[in-house]
Amino acid sequence: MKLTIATIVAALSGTSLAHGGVTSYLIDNKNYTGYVWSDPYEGQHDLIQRSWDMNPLSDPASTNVTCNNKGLAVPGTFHAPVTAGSSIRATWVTPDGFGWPHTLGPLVAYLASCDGDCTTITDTSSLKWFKIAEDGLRPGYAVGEDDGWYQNDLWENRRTRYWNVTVPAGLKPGRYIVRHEIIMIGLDPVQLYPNCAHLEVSGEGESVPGDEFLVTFPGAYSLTDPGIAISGKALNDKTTKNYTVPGPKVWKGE
Ligand SMILES: *[C@@H]1O[C@H](CO)[C@@H](O)[C@H](O)[C@H]1NC(C)=O
Ligand SMILES: *[C@@H]1O[C@H](CO)[C@@H](O)[C@H](O)[C@H]1NC(C)=O
Ligand SMILES: *[C@@H]1O[C@H](CO)[C@@H](O)[C@H](O)[C@H]1NC(C)=O
Ligand SMILES: *[C@@H]1O[C@H](CO)[C@@H](O)[C@H](O)[C@H]1NC(C)=O
Ligand SMILES: [Cu+2]
Repeated sequence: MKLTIATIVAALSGTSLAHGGVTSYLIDNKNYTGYVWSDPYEGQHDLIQRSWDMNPLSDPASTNVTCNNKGLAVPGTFHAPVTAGSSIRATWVTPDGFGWPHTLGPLVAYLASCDGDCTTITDTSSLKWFKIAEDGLRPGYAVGEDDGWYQNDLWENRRTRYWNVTVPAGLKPGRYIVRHEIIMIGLDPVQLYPNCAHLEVSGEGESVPGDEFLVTFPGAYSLTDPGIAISGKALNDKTTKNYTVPGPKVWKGE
């Protein structure tokens, strides 16, 4: 165990960042640059993405997990137009060109209706989120195997640097916040990496998710959820071949 963690740290020591977030979004053929993480927060503007901190969040009960620490709308922020049914491609790249620096755990994405303008919302913890995509453990793999995870695909451009999710085709038009999240279970405590951005969804849809699909952040996850409680233990586990992705069921737009 110690040896394996040491190996991971060694593998990361050549990079300046061992954490990160979504650095750009490709939406209906338009590329939106993400917030460039900096400490302290700097005067960035005209982005769809809210501010974030590159460090992992480990307390699912903290308001920090909603949109990544303060998750503030930057000056001049706006909503990216997107047609219901089309895909959003999120890319994870560190400033020195490295891909995502972790491998174990699922990728998930949520939407929340803003019931109006998203850009003026300061307290995102009151929003109701529904899950639109999740990629957990591939069939046949154990939780401790890198290749079992879509998160591993993002590692240093191993397969890709991005993840596509589809805005449900039947979704009622309106303004929404999209919340991508990487859940890293290779270490204890769990590491959550959420990122939020503003969308203006168009289309002919009339569907909205029922209450059974709606959650809040904080609120959706607990440290006792099987998919979170396994954090750290997953690292060398070559026998557990099932994984329950935390949070509600995916809403397909029907
Ligand atoms: C989108 O913009 C980012 C930086 O703003 C850039 O690194 C990336 O290559 C661009 N992607 C595309 C598909 O143009
Ligand atoms: C959120 O994270 C910041 C930075 O790590 C920390 O100072 C603050 O106490 C956290 N807030 C909550 C409510 O956990
Ligand atoms: C992801 O979406 C982009 C367009 O946004 C598309 O060009 C690409 O083929 C998609 N990739 C996958 C794997 O679906
Ligand atoms: C795997 O399945 C067992 C039996 O249903 C369950 O108790 C356990 O929590 C699951 N493990 C994970 C990581 O989801
Ligand atoms: Cu990290």
